[in-house]
Amino acid sequence: MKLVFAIVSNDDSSNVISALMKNNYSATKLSSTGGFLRAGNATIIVGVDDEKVDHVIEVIGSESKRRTEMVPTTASYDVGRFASFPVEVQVGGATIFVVNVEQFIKL
Ligand code: 2BA
Repeated sequence: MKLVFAIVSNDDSSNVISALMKNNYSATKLSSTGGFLRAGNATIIVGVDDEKVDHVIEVIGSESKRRTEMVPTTASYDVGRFASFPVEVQVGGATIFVVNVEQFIKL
């Protein structure tokens, strides 16, 4: 058995959980914070049999594709004068770790 840890953006986490549930995988979502950006993200953990790991990764990947979005930003160019313009940012993606499970116990 393996434990899959997937760190995804908060925006994608609900869709990832829904897709896992739809495919009958048990999953737990933990609120986490990235060490570099110090921004909230979500860590999803899934315990699965070895032969299902690739499918779990596929399901997670289908709902957390790295993509580019335009977000509005504001810059000040004079005292009290601001300009608003969109900038391109990368969002989504998943960082995945797969580790061996020594024991799986439910009491
Ligand atoms: P990603 O590499 O896609 O990482 C997204 C989040 O995944 C990270 O959030 C962190 O929470 C987790 N993560 C990634 N690699 C990990 C690892 N080896 N062990 C444990 N957790 C890991 P942040 O730390 O806030 O990083 C956000 C994004 O900032 C990263 O996206 C990367 O593009 C960039 N980044 C991170 N560290 C950097 C650094 N030292 N220099 C430059 N850019 C960095």
